[in-house]
Amino acid sequence: MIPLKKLTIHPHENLFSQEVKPIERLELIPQWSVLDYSELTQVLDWQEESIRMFGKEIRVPRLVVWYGKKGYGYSGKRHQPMEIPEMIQREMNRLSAETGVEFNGVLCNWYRNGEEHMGFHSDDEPEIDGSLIASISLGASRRFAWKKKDGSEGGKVELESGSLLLMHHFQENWKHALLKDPKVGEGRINLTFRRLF
Ligand SMILES: O=C(O)CCC(=O)C(=O)O
Repeated sequence: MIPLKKLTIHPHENLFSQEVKPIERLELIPQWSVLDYSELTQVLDWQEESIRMFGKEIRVPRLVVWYGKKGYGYSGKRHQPMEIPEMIQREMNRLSAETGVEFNGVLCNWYRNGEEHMGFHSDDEPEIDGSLIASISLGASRRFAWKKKDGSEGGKVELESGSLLLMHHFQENWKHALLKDPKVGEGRINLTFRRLF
């Protein structure tokens, strides 16, 4: 694990260095987004969701909504295509212009407090382009963690409001999570932009 206190984050700093293949990397860009957390809590069409695990319906510990020209499926759930709200589309256009990737969908997660979280997973469905997934954080700072699929190494970083985390070729060999932190009382929204084939 990389201890948090040793991790100094500069714009475009590569959180990984030598040990991994050079193309597999996380890039963290502070203060990239100017979207407003409170506005998004009100204007997006937030949904409660549950997934079936071990024969039981389990409530997903966050609110979610998918916006995109194509439908998207994960954890056995299929999300229908939904028109992208204008303020999100503008953000997506800026992201596409800056990264050169034509994003066409965004999964939005609203963690209303520190109890809400997302467990370790990879966004490695065959329908998405794993070469770049771009993730914007708004609201409370929360800890993002990653680990190799074989469990051999990993790390953590605090994602602050407005930051942009770029996951480059990251889904094949690594898992990531948004950790629970019961001390956090405020909410956080995460917008994860994807390109579906
Ligand atoms: O909230 C986050 O930063 C992580 C979101 C995530 O892992 C996902 O949407 O797949």
